[in-house]
Order: sequence, then structure tokens, then C-alpha cells
Amino acid sequence: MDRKQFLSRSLKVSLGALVAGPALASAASCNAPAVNDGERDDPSTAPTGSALQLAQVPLPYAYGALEPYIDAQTMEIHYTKHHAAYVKNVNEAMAAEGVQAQDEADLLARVGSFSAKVRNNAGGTWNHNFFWQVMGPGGKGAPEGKVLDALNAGFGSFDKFKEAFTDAAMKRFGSGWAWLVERNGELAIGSTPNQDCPLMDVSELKGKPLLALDVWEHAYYLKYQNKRNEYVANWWQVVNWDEVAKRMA
Ligand code: MN3
Repeated sequence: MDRKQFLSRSLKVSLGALVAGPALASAASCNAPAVNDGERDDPSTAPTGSALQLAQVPLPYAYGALEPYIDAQTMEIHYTKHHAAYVKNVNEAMAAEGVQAQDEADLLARVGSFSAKVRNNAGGTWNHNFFWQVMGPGGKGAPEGKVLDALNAGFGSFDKFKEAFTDAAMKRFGSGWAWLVERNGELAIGSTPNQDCPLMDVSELKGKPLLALDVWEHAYYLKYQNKRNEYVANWWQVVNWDEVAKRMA
């Protein structure tokens, strides 16, 4: 391909990314491949871009809504800096690598085929979008109805479930997540390192996520410092059990 063809192709790729991702139009335009990049002149290595663009869900409540359990400053930094960066980085990496995936679920299910940058940032994007939704203000601290019944059946009692989930959150060394998942009709508790997600082909814990807790220090350090145990103990007050119920089969 000569330079003119290459420029034309690059432009089409950039426009394609913009059309595909209206929610992230500004991010996409920043991530458009540089047309003046001499290293991309060889068509065999030229990135083809990625039609898939991931986006941040709007935070379903104000930054301060989960006070005093999760402070407003932590929420704001977590959402606008950490989560936003995962979204920007995954879109950048997918475009650079020419990742072709039908949708986010397809991407996660095949994420082991792509780079560590795609894996980490796709996980960071999905996990936080999920996390914001399974929390909310006005929590009662404990579930009712079908969620309570399922936890009683799966773990003996809500307290035993809480104990096992807390244990998973506390024993995850370094950064990661604690999860409640549904697998083959049964509930299971586990944890994942870094930004791995139970929907990933490469995850050591697999299943359909029902509840998640971010135990990266950025999720709690401003308010709780090194006391992950206090963060985990207080977090039950902001769990949105109605959302957990919606996700339960
Ligand atoms: Mn986080």
C-alpha cells in the first residue's frame, strides 16, 4: 500500500472508531492512530483498529452518597481517575493491536489471546462498571427474599456467607477483587488478582458475577489506610442487594 492509500485507510479507521463509540468520542479521537508513524508503512503490520469501544457507566449516585462508609473523595478519584484510565487504556490498546471482538463479553471470553494491557484494562473497565452498580445508598446491610434464601441454601446462613466472602477479600494478597459468582446453578465465593474478572477465559475463578468488592488499596486507602478489614466490614452497609437479585437467575 502506498502512503496515500495508507493515509486514507488510517482516516477511515479513525472515523470508524468515532462512529462506533459515541460515548467515548473524545477519547477515541485522542487514540486515533498517528498517520505520520513511519513504522506502520508495512501493510502486514498496520493496525486495523478495533470496532469495539468500551465505556464507563454513569455513576448511579453522587460521589458522597456512600458516606460515611466510602468517602466522596475516594469515590471521585476512583471513578474519574482510576476507572476512567482503564477505559481509555483498553480502547487505546484494542485499537493499537487491532483487536476484533463482537462485544465486551466476547472480548473477556477471549482476553487471553491479547496483550496484558488489554487484559488488565478490559478487566478494570468491566469490574468497576459492575462494582458501581452493586453498591448504593440506603443499604440495609443484609439481603431479603430470594437472595437471602439463596445465600442460606448455599452457605448455611447470611453470616457464614459474609464470613467466607470477607475471608476471600482479606486473603487476596496485594491488589484484586472478591466475588460471589453463580456457576452451574450454584453459588461460589472466590477472588481474582489484579483486574481479572470471572468472565475471562484466563481467570482462576470463573462464573457469572453477582457481587464484587474491589480490594485494591486505591478503593479504601484515603479513609481506612492499611485497615482493609474495616473497609470490608463497613462495605456491607452499601451493598445494593436489589442489583444482586436482578443478576441472580
Ligand atoms: Mn478500583
